[in-house]
Amino acid sequence: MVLVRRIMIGASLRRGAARRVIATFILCSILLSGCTNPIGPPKPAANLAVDIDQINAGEPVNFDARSSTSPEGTVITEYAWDFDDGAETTTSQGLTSHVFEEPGTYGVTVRVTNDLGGSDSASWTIHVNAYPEISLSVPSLTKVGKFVTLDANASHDPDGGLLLWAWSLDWLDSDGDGDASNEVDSTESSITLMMNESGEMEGTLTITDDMEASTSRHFSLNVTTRTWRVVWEETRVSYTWDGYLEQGNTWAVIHEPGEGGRLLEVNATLTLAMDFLLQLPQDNFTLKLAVPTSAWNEEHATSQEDPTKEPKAYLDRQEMNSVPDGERTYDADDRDQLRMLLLDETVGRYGQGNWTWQVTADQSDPDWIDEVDPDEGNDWVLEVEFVILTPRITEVV
Ligand SMILES: [Ca+2]
Ligand SMILES: [Ca+2]
Ligand SMILES: [Ca+2]
Ligand SMILES: [Ca+2]
Repeated sequence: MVLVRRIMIGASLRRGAARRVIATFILCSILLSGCTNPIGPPKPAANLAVDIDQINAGEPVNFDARSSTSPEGTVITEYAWDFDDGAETTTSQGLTSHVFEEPGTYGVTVRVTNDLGGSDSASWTIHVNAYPEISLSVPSLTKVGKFVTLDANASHDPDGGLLLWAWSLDWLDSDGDGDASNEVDSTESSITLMMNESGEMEGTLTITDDMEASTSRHFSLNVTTRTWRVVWEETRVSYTWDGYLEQGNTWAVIHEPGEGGRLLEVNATLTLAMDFLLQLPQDNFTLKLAVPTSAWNEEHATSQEDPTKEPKAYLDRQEMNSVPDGERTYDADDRDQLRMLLLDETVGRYGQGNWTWQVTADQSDPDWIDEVDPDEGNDWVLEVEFVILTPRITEVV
């Protein structure tokens, strides 16, 4: 109105320029909204800006129409918003915010109206991305030693985006840093794994689309142990050592009998050679055994059962450990684990570890008829037999 009044004053002052003023007035009306409209009230000029126009469903967008203008002397009194998703609102300030719940493309419009009833509108297009949808097939129950398939192949993006899969399996430490839950273990859409351990296994699948919108799903599967039938089988293992010892000398051997089994019996015989029938007095050797882990030490001297027989020393032990029941079933994740468990049972540990056998020539040169022993030392033979129980483990399927 101010502008119009000024133009009219100019026209009255310079009458000769009246035609030019009228032409300017018409041009102004055509080119500028805000100039006096010959048909309606003076119009504002709507202007719309947004803080983001590419969002994911459920995210807000801030709309700003405060840079809209209205001709001098008028003020914008109303901003009417149409978000194109069915929602509308009216504000007196040029700011609002709206959350788009559904994916799609929306033409958001603001219509600004001034106090004289003039109005103008501006639009902005908002793209709302759909989150990927997870379709996951995981067995809820499986068994150690079985393969399981975790299949998310049917997952999809409603608006057709390319998908990336990321599996975090809390029981697999793919990067080997000791923490099984801090890495992506697979980026395949479907994975097949051998389950090596029993328990409640948990994981998370995350699918991300080409707009970096991610959807995650937590899952778990119960892995049960395997069942095994155990039968203990008896085996006999023999060792024979021999040698020649002079008086005061000692021979020794260290070995570990019954590895992979449970020791049940041991039977050792040390036999000395006789130079003559009815040789008197006899040589005398000592047989010693030491099993430190069982704090077991024994010592036996040779003697003759009758004068015609070779001198011998015996070491004999039965029922070193308890004999397991005929057949039993056990639950365990794997065969080796169960074997170790069985062999480590306290009722079966006696005699485990190193055995030291020692033969000492205490008296290999005894006085006899001519104060001469025809053999200053003696030949000896040590025969040892073990009875060992070994677990035969078969899976009960
Ligand atoms: Ca998408
Ligand atoms: Ca790790
Ligand atoms: Ca992991
Ligand atoms: Ca001798």
